[in-house]
Amino acid sequence: MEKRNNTHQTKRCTDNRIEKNANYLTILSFKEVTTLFSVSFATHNLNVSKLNLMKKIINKIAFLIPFFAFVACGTTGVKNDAPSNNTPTANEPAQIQYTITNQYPHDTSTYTEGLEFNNGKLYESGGQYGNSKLALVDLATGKSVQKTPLDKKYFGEGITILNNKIYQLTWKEKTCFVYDAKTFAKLKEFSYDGEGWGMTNNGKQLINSDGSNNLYFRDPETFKVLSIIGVSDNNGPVGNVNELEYINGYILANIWQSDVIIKIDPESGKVIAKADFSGTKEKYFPESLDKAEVLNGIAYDSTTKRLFITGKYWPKIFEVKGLTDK
Ligand SMILES: [Ca+2]
Repeated sequence: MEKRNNTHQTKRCTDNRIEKNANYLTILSFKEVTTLFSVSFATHNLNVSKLNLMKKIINKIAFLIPFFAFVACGTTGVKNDAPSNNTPTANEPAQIQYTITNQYPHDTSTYTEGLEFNNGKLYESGGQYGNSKLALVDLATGKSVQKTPLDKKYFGEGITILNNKIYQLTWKEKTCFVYDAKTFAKLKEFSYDGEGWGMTNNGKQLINSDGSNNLYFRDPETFKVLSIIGVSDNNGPVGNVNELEYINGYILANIWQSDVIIKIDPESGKVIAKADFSGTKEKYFPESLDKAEVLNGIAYDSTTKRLFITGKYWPKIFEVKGLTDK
């Protein structure tokens, strides 16, 4: 099962609304427009026919106002939560030259949705209904040394660890689970609007994606949204932002259905660089191409300063150099 999102559908609906409003505007006839201007400049020269025409024009304008308000609020697909900006960057992001320096086994039954190191230990969140889990993984063997399954009604998504708590998003279930990082005991749940995709943190705030180009910065105590940034590059907004990793003042992100990892400035949302991992699957595990899905999973071990990547149902986790430089 592949996850879907309605970002493109939302955009198409918005485009239709704009087109409808544009058509309606053209219904204002030349006579109506000239009346509007003449009345504005000569209010003493009103007669009954002009007054009736004015009423008609005012009704049309009043009809259009809610439409424009809806369009203005609806373009992000997130209710009234407009990101700080969506403007294209002036320059194309730089291409990152990286090197794969090591490879480790990865559990091919894990549909990787979240990957994170904490205190030198590797944690992973797996998705799919009936197969979702939170796991502590032994990097050397790829095996889970501690895990907790999710109820079959939940599709596990991004994870992050802050202040000895593990936060785990769910795809469409609007539930974020909070666990004790050591025991995996469930401490509490938060609910939220929209979908849950990737998650990371900057040491103070949780940061999550939802399949659009938005990144949501949240209070770890309340899960309330504190700010939103829109991720964009020289071509405009970059949608389908998925798994995240905050490292040394920037964010690395997977893009769903893509072999590219982007480097984002968390202040502006601008994509400053990209690393293209096309061909990695073909080169390192050609025998598993039928099962292995998209690149998803980025984890930085700050204790050893090493970066790891993997994908959904991939048989390998790769150690990569070149993406963590400032
Ligand atoms: Ca991560």
